[in-house]
Amino acid sequence: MKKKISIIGVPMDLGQSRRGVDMGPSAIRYAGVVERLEKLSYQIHDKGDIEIGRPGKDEEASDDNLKYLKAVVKANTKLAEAVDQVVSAGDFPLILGGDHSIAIGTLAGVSKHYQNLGVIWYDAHGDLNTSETSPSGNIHGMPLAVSIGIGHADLKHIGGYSPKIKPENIVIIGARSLDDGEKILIREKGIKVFTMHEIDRMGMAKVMEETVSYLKDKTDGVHLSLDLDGLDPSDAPGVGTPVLGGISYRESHLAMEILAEAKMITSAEFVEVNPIIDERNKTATVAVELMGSLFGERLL
Ligand code: 6HN
Ligand code: MN
Ligand code: MN
Ligand code: MN
Repeated sequence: MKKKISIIGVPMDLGQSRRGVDMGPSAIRYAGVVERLEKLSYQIHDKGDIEIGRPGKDEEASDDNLKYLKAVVKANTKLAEAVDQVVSAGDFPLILGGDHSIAIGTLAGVSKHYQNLGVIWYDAHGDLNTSETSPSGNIHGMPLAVSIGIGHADLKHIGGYSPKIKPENIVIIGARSLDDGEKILIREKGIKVFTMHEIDRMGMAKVMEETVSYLKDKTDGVHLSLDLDGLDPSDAPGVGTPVLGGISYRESHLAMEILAEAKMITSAEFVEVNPIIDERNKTATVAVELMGSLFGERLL
């Protein structure tokens, strides 16, 4: 992994319905992300936050089941440019969310630098909805679909190209709440998914080893998109769409440690931390601890 990390905060909460996830980047900074990574002898450049602004009163409602579409497009366009600059400079981009709709911008900025970007999507959800299949109209349930080239044109073409990633270069880990349309898409596109069933059955070590060997030879970079709701709500309560029966704190550390050993991750984002529903910044603290493991921290 590169020795220089650039941090970009994205105080975005318009991709979902519960206010507060816009405070995620602050919470993660207060939990000590910079200090934690500096201890691992990385050079950290905190580039601050992308400006999101507040949408007009009429922007939430949309005829096409895409809430705050314009605002989400605008923010992700800015994010894509900022991430592009970080990768061009040769630094490791570490993005702090914000809701998961920001993965659209992150991937737009990262993927143009790779022929075959891999993506590990650590999440309770598939985030593979379109405006047709979405039960909520919330764009944070759509970024993975958008990134493989399915969805509204304004979302797909952020960064000026589409698709960003190939379905066969994706691994979803921790899924336990998939909508019907998402299940169909997963089968149709042959997307690799380790649901909680596989994690329970195989154990996290095996799941991660298979993930690494699945992506290793066919990708030239791998982005980790970690939604804190992939973890069990008892370990990460501060998320807007919690789902029982999730990945444990220890399993998550093991997953990050195996990724660190594989030296495979070239960009990462940690999303969906919502301080308003959190317990004493627990979820942001867990995020920072997982980053520690991802960037090579060892117990001994
Ligand atoms: N996330 N599948 C649900 C929806 O509304 O599309 C939940 C999405 C959650 C998205 O957690 O990033
Ligand atoms: Mn807000
Ligand atoms: Mn998600
Ligand atoms: Mn999720």
